[in-house]
Amino acid sequence: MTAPAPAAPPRGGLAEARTEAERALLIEAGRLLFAAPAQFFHAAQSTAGLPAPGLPEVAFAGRSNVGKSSLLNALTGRKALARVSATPGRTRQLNFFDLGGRLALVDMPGYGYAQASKSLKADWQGLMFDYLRRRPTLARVCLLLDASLPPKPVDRAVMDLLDTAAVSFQLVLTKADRVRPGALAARLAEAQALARSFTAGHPLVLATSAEKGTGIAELRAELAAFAAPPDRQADALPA
Ligand SMILES: Nc1nc2c(ncn2[C@@H]2O[C@H](COP(=O)(O)OP(=O)(O)OP(=O)(O)O)[C@@H](O)[C@H]2O)c(=O)[nH]1
Ligand SMILES: [Mg+2]
Repeated sequence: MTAPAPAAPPRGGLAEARTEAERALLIEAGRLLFAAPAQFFHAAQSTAGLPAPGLPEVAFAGRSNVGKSSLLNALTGRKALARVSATPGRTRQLNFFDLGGRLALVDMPGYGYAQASKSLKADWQGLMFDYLRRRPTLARVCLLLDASLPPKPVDRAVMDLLDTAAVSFQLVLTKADRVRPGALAARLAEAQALARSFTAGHPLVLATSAEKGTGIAELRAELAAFAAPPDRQADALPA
């Protein structure tokens, strides 16, 4: 008798898990990937300063202060890998982090920060949009929305840009700990409808809290699908 083939997690992520066992496989793949060491390896302030494309990349985008850097820290289990601040506009460049030589995580500057000077905004936003539109190794964008606020026109504009560039994005609600369950369910439904209205929008929206850890295991599971296999580790390390 032949042994049964080892179960493989579903390729479409949690949205396509049919059984608890499939879901558990995805969660475990995410746990394993994010248990690997994470380290900063590059900062880019201009399109010319981007690192040569190497590992598959997942970028964290969203309005200023939405919680991009905090989410990255929660995912990697590190308190201060990415710099967090109560002052909007803290992240001013594209910061690249290597995760176990298998995936690059990219912390982006926020958009929609009214107080930034015009020229600074043009610099950050030009770099950000160039990167989002043209990066060959960009596997997915996590587009963050504050769970306590309705999406803004600028969020929709970024979704439009990603849709036009055919870059797959997943909406992630942040700061879920600040919202009561009823209101959170309504925001989730609203975000799901919004995601489905874009071809490039992933149908599964996750509610997360970097403070409480809500949704972090699920987001790790979603992102594990893009990581290079562990055995390619040696040749995939960034130069
Ligand atoms: N309650 C709560 N606060 C959060 C959470 N995530 C982030 N924050 C707070 O929100 C503020 C902004 O967090 P950051 O992670 O710096 O946000 P960012 O999107 O990286 O901001 P910029 O880089 O300036 O665009 C900080 O005061 C965080 O402590 C969360 O899950 N729950
Ligand atoms: Mg930040």
